[in-house]
Amino acid sequence: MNTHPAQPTPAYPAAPQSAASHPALGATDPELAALVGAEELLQATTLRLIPSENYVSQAVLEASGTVLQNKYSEGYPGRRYYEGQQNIDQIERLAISRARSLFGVEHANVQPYSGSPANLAVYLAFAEPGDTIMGMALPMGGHLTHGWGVSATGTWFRGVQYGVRHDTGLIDFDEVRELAIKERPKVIFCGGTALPRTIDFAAFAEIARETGAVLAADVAHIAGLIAGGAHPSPAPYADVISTTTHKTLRGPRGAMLMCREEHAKAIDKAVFPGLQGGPHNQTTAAIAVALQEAAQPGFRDYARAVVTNARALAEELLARGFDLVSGGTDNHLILMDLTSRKVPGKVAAKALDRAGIVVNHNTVPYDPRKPFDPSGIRIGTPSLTSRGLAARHMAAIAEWIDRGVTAARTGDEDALAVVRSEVAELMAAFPAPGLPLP
Ligand code: DSN
Repeated sequence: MNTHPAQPTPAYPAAPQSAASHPALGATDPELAALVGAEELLQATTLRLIPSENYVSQAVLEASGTVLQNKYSEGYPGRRYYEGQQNIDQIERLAISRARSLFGVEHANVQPYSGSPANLAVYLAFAEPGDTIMGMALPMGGHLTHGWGVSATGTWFRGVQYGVRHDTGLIDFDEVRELAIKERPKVIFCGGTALPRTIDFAAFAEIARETGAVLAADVAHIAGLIAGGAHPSPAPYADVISTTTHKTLRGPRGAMLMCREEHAKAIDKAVFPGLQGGPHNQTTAAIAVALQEAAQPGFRDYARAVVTNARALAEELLARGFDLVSGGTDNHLILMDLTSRKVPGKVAAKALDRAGIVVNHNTVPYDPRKPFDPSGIRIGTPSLTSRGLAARHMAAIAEWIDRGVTAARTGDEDALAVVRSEVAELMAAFPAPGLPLP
């Protein structure tokens, strides 16, 4: 039961450096520049544990802030509805060829505006309104667009949903197979937003083959781990791979769809003209840069370190008596069930925010509480690893989380303030990519 009074959102001082780092913005719109500066400071001084977030490089930031912003380019390279595409065509071809080579796929479409439109394009390519589609239930760790009721994908299509086992927190493939045989979905989605364990793409592919479904692997969360060799690739198994580009892949906010040549036409047609107009060329360029960065040997080290850090953090949390869904993690993400700590996820998340630790409240499988006030919090290591934090730092982070969650229960604001200053001290020693130095 939450007996704690609502707390104000933490106030962070405006960053004086914002005008210097964004001089034109500072001159034209000081109010907006101050807000950007405040966000820079927030991202610099806090421990960002939201597993779907990251820090992009200065090069990615620069590419996404270029004059490519000024163009319309409906169509695809060599087949546009606008002239003046001499450079845009080359940029999009570069992004496509880098995606194909990094993920080992025959075809890539780099135009989807983000993950949800990318997933909608998959349905448009392979299903008709009213058809049955199947995905993991949102409260079990899936995504809204995997057929959940409040999403268009769960109202325009008949969404049937699988989950994880109550006792293990793991996907039960016998259950998935039985459901697929009974419901005969046109499309099966695997992947999700709160899955701490390795996705068995081969097992999903076998079920999809047996039931005549198209297998769509939504790897948005783990794309960077796949690119860096720290998670198995769906490329040999899935008919189509959907991913955002801004999570572990460390690119701009955007998305890609990848598939074998046989599905290329259907996918391209679904993205444009099926769902979208002109691609966001500045994003395409920044995706190309991120893909080039992800192809460097150092990115493999990054991907491995993300997983090593998450495992180390999970061990430290378990040692402090926390309940972790599925008992730990294989990837970048940890789902914590706070029921036994007697503090709701949202209360804990808000308290941790006041302590400079940014997480999100999250449902846990079979959560008796409501999605907007659930039992868990979701954390992850992509951002802290981008700042260079290593396994040796995870004990301190687990201890801060422990102290923060305890303070959330007892209402001890002084304890949160102490954690906040300790966090800020560590963060100051590990500057974030892409942020102006204080
Ligand atoms: N909102 C994303 C996440 O946080 O996982 C999924 O779309």
